[in-house]
Amino acid sequence: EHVLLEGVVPFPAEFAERYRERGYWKGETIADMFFGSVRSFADNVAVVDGEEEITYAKLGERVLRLAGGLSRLGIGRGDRVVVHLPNVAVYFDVVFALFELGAIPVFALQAHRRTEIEYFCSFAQAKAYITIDSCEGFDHAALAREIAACVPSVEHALVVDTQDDCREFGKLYGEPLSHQERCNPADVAFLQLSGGTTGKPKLIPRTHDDYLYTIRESARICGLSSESVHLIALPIAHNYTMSSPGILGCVYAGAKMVLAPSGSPDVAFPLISKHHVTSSSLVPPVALLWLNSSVRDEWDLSSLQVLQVGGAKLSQEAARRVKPELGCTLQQVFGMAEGLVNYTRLSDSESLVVSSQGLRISPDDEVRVVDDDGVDLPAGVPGNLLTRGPYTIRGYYCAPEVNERDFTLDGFYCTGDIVSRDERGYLTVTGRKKDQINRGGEKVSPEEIENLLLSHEAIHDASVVGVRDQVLGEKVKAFVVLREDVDPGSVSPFKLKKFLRQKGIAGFKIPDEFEIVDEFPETFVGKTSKRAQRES
Ligand code: J2J
Repeated sequence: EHVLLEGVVPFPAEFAERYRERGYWKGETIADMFFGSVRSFADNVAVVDGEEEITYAKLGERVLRLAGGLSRLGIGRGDRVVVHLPNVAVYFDVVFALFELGAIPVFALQAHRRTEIEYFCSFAQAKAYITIDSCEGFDHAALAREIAACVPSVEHALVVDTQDDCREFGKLYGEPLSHQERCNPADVAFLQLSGGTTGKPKLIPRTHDDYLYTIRESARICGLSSESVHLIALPIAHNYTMSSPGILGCVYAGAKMVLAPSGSPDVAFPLISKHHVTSSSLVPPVALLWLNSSVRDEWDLSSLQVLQVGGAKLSQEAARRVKPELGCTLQQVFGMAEGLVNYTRLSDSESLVVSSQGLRISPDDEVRVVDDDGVDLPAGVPGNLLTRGPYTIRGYYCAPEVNERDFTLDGFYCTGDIVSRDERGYLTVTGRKKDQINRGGEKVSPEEIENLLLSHEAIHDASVVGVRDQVLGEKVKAFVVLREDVDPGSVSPFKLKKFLRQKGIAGFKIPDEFEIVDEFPETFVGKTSKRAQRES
């Protein structure tokens, strides 16, 4: 029986019917897709993590054994589980075991810290939290103990131990389950995080049916096959890394995935040359690092065929350099965790590829470009991008007020992006309307950081904006007004950063710059002028 998670806005029946009729929604679960590949590509290597190479057959076995262990803990269909892991092989075991059980992973980024994790666990009423013992000097195990103690719904805080001898997590791998259909393809498969414009991040419910459609099409549009070797260099749980074409695209195609702990050239180049990597997906600042690296000529990168770049706007100057300097085809990706993904196609002319962020995946992606009154604009004129289609959500999870603002009455998602469209439907991103900072692909909600700063006893008012940065595109800057009785000498950027770090938030959200001011510039209606602050 099909029961949607409460708090989810379903696709209207007539749309669901159309998407099924046209073959977009095939009535398959992500676990079905995964075990299909385990059968078809059994002896192919699925994952390379350091010295470890795991075949599809082996991965399938690990997943079923872990699913058995998680099931014995009482984790099953519809249970939310916050997954907080870096780029490691065990991520695949965990995520596909949860899919097998019909449980609903909530994808945190490794960079997230206590405030965010506690929020995801309590907002999603998670039954379990799964993390690693430590990573990049951060004690995740200690966080797991805190989460278990402070979020009542969390019955299990599970820690993947990489150092311990007792290997508690390893004991969860027991008798394998057999793969069965344990949930409905129309069910919510997972909750992904939104980039965020509000005080708290929003959660995005995606169904098996809608996500698998993007996976199959993305794998095809990106040219993946069982011969492909894809380098996973971005944070593994991000929607881009999951699906464009991402981990799931690779699994669908039977490709080999090489895990990199980061995208920096000293890590990525040796892996490309050792494993004959054929493609990778990057954000613009990492692509720039690759282009400008002084060690580029020391490594054989000749196996590289395609490089996806997306998550933030790639400058035309950088785009033009990819083919001549890295010897591979650039594929621009303009996507969002809410749904709509655009790609330039591999057969597109070089001039189109460097100047555009691509064309929608589906002929049934309805893309509108409208002025501020909602009137459709002709080709070539920039405006607000609205979209609706076979894999774009109709609402955030349990967020009726936000949904009223971010979705039109007839179900279009207001992306907050300003784009122009050419006659063929290719989009160029020219700006942004939403109050969000795009720090080299990592999204920061100003309101979230302002609220945290306002909880500081010396701060009277705070305004957070994105300011231009050569490498990141934008970086985070906080303007603060101190309380009257505070000695300005007692507050420094260093102390404010430390304060935010102690609050427990992802490092990429901590402002790169602070400026203490007497007052904020105002617009003519008396609101803080963020535009003036961005340009100051
Ligand atoms: C300009 N802005 C872009 C681009 C995303 C594939 C690729 C990216 C994401 C992603 C994703 C951009 N040029 N090429 O989920 O599957 C900005 C837009 C957009 C927002 C979405 C995928 N590519 N953006 O970045 O949910 O502002 O998804 O609305 O993190 O990133 O952010 P996010």
